Amino acid sequence: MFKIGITCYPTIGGSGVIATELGILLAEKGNEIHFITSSMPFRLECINPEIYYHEVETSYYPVFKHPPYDLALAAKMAEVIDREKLDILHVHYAMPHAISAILAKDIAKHDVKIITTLHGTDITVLGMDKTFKPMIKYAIEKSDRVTAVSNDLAKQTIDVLEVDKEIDVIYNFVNENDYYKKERDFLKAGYEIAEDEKVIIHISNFRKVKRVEDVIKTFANIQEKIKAKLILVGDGPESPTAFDLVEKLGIQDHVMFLGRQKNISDLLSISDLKLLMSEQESFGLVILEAMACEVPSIATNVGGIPEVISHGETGYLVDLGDTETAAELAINLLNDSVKLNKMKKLAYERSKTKFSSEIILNQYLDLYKKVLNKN
Ligand code: GMT
Repeated sequence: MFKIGITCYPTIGGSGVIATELGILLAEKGNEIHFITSSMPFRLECINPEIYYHEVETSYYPVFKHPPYDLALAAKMAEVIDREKLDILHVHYAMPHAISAILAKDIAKHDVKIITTLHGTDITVLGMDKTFKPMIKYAIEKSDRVTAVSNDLAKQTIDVLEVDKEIDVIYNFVNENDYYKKERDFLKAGYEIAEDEKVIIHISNFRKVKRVEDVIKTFANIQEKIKAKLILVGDGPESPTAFDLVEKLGIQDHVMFLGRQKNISDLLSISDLKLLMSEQESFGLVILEAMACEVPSIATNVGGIPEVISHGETGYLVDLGDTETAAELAINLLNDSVKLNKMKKLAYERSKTKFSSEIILNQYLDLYKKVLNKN
């Protein structure tokens, strides 16, 4: 059993979800878990005697224009490493967590191993930024082990940051206790979806990179041929643009903006198809969440998405911006119930055989053993 510190972004994004779910699974196996974060991770709803939470507080001082969160984090990490005698500090998202962790390791007296998990935009956006690039590269090279959530992200890290470091690929997973197809057909009536209407879903943080406009354009073509509703889940800077486009295309009656929602698996359970037209996606956790709920996806052939979707079997891949092909594939699929049902089942099976929480948890445990020489 290990004593593991975990740092992540606690409130938003798939990286925080993965870090928190991993912590819970590790605790269920008897490991002692110490979350070191700015607030309580939003998935940490259960009480577990093996889980501790250490809040990072930034102190106010009149000379600080910007209170230094990264240093407060490093100080808290060093304090917890020494007091709790952590074996491992596992940080999710390089910026600034890996950098703070390296500093904390230098400060702490107790020997701890640092594991950094790269999630995507920490490399594909921040890693491209000239100011941050040397710092992210430094933290990656100084980490004891580094993992990436897809082969594509591992390759991009080596290409973009020119890092001299072995990167293990450990895919994302879903909590199968939450993500499975539930009997939620009654919800359709609540949302005024007719029984013979197909449901298409998109879930994201509505940032530019998600290309929500492409989702709406694809749907506009689909609903011309098929009785369907589009459920848009999430909120972000591109929400107003999305509203405008729906109005401009005159499809308001077919599109529902639900904003942020908690019970995503309930909404996936009433969906037939998921659309993700992102410009960049290191993995696309929402695709896996959909697969676990028996929902196939049509998504762009970018980043790590082709590692998640098996084209033609568990969904379809289209070129970036190709909304016409996406619509054509969707129309054919939604019109063919035999094919659709087969794809739903295959999507579910792939989620179980390639990305199950047990498989991924064991990969992380093996990595912890390796880094601590406990094989
Ligand atoms: O999309 C984001 O920028 C948020 C980021 C996050 O912190 O959740 O998402 C990244 O990590 C997820 C979990 O590993 C991946 O599933 C997403 O594909 C990845 N996003 C991008 O690469 C754009």
